[in-house]
Amino acid sequence: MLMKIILLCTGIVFLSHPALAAITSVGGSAAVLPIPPNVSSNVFESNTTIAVFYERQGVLLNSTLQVDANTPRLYSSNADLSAGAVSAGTRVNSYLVHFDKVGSGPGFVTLSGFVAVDQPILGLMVTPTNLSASDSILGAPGTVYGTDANRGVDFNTGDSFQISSDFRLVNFTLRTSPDEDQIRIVTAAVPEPATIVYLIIAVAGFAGGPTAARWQRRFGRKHCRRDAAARVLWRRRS
Ligand SMILES: [Ca+2]
Ligand SMILES: [Ca+2]
Repeated sequence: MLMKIILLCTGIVFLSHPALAAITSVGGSAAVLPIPPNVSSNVFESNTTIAVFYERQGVLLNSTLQVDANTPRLYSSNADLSAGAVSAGTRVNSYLVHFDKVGSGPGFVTLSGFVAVDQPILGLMVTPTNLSASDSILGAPGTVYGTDANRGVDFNTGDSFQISSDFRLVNFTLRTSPDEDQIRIVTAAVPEPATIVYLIIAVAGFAGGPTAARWQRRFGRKHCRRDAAARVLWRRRS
């Protein structure tokens, strides 16, 4: 029983770590990159890579956020967009898909790719209005975001994207010239690890799980220590 609880706690803490539990894979021309200091138009450019950036993780929303797409389907025209919202009180993770061709001259560059995430997608921002409205809440601290009127997805230039039926993957084809294409992906976030561990301890206690005294008798005092915060969490020293 003790080992089951330790494994359960360890597994949940592992999955809760932002660096380990977020984007599970990317493909096509998409690549996860460190977010640069500036993602406004004609600054962070590539003709071969669609950048995917981590933005803020585990944000508890103080107000409702508007999104442009939250239904699993193909979006290829403005008529496909459906106004939706992520409610205040929701804890979310945010990622930014960014594609800006080199230079600002004429001619299009078209790339496709996908991003898979480990938590359910709650919605996408693809219009300049909703992207800009969420920059200060979900954007990476210290990064400058553009305010140009074409920073989102432009269906009239041939952009399209799709949310998978399991809400874990977005694929996209982006065709850009001269402005950047951006998609903000908002997913659910798991609670903070400490919250989960304490919750499990509380549940185990209510369910008659092993008490600290029992664990100490089983493994001996020298192999156990008291966690000052949880007060009932004991674990073996490595
Ligand atoms: Ca450019
Ligand atoms: Ca475009």
